[in-house]
Amino acid sequence: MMTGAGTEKPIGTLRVVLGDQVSPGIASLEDLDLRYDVVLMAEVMDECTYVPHHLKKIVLVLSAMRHFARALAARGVRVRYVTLDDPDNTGSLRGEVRRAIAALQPRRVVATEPGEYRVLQDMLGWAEGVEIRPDTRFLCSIAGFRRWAGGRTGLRMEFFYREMRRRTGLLMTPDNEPEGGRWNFDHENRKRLPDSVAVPEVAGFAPDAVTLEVIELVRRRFTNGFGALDGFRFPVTAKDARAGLEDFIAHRLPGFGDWQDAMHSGQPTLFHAVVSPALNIGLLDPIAVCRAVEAAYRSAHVALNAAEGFIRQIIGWREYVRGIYWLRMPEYGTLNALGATRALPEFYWSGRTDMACIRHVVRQTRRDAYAHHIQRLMVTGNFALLAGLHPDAVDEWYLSVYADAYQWVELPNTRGMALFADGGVLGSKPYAASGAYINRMSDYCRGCAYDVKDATGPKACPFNYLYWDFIARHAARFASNVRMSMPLRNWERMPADRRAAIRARAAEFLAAMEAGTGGGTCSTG
Ligand code: FAD
Ligand code: DLZ
Ligand code: SF4
Repeated sequence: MMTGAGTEKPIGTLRVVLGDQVSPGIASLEDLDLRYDVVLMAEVMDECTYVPHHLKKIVLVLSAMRHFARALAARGVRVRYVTLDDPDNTGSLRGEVRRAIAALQPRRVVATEPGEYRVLQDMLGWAEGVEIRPDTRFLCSIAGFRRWAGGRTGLRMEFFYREMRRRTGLLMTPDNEPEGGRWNFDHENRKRLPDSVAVPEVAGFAPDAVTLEVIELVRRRFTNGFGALDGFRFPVTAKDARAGLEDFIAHRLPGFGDWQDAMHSGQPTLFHAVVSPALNIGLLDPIAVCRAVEAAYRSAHVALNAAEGFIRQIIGWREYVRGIYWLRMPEYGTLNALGATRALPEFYWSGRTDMACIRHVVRQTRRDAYAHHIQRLMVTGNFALLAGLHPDAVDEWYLSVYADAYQWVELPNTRGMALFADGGVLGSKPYAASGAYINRMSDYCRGCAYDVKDATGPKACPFNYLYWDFIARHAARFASNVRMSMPLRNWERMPADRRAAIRARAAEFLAAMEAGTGGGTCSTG
């Protein structure tokens, strides 16, 4: 399907735009010549199935692509848009680029670097001399990160973040000092949510005719897909994404700092922005997002700990994990420093588990294609770490189930931050925690079949004995890590019979989990 001004003219440049590149300023469109150039966008089965994506993620990407193509065509751009149902669709990006080249005979092909190593390898083979431009939507280029990393022994996010603050001037004083005299207000951002605090709802966007058509397409073509298709409310245009951001800044940003780490069974989004699905496909510009948040602080709408906490996630963590990904791929995707081998239990997909925390997070994930950071890190991620689940399986799960998942951001967060499979590139110690942490930061334990205060009895919380078992299993590795000295000491000081009981409970649980006969799998079906 060709849309836009006349299709009969000779073609200058074929400009390829991927599903997560729906930004008007994307590098491949920079020098677009309306007279001669054609933009290629293709819905392809390969990209819809390389992992079992949540159905809402497929809708998000395809609908945003269709809206973006229409907006380009309205500007007079010639767009070659291939739908998933096109009978000639080859099913792959490479196939569609080659088909377009054969049909249009362009003088050259231009693309923007993709978000996944897998796609970059493919892109290099699309056509002879394909020009791949840096993705300028990120504040730090891949080459810039490599320069920053070069010669450093440790690549801690905090130092990268400070440099990004200086470079952007965000939350800096005229003397180039951090606003408030400190770089980081994290220790003020760890409050449990009291029952009395009302959480504002996230603005949702009712599907328009284009999205409804895509929902029907996805319903028809992905019959056994993961997750609920009903209730799709993500923004699919830049205009709606900006409205979603404004809603966050007005209503939830004031509470973002204080309750950043809190979890609640009745409040899936709490004070989080829920901007990552739009941000990662290019409907929002990261620096514009941060400037809007900074303006909210400067106008005294929000406190510094909220603004700083949020901006750090975007110019710090988001840019940093992308830098690590491209610095260390492809070997980063194979790392397994802790030698984890277990298969992913079925309850990661179904939510059928007696562990209330995991049940809540998985069910929410199935319904919304969203979970906030602490749910991802300290519930499903923490369990995977403690239970020794294989990083490949865990990676595939995270890449599948969230609407914001692309490997550049998913992989370092999963393999590095959650699983410590990179041996400490991203974090100086594993984010391992017992049930006490989950109990402190959530209300999940109130409705759980297990007892969060118990580590050895028949109803003991699995996170408790799995935590100590994890410490014991990896004691030799962590002996030289000062940040692990306290749990190691506590483990060694425990009476021998208690240590034996804990390890026996853990072994029993893990064996039952692997056999599918228990180990957290729901006893009530
Ligand atoms: P908020 O909490 O409101 O934060 C605002 C923004 O900051 C986010 O939208 C995101 O762009 C950025 N951000 C926050 N934390 C991180 C981080 N650790 N890394 C990168 N950016 C961050 N994020 C993804 O975008 N895609 C993923 O596939 C993804 N996978 C993850 C897997 C695991 C195991 C973990 C622990 C985290 C993962 N994250 C991922 C990071 C984080 O959980 C999400 O960015 C966040 O939950 C998105 O929700 P939000 O927009 O409400 O975020
Ligand atoms: C995620 C996704 C999906 C589901 N479908 C498409 C598609 O049909 N066409 C397309 O160009 N891109 C799609 N994407 C996004 C790509 O997977 C993404 O561009 C790569 O993973 C690189 O980040
Ligand atoms: Fe999760 Fe343990 Fe609390 Fe149950 S008791 S919700 S398993 S932390």
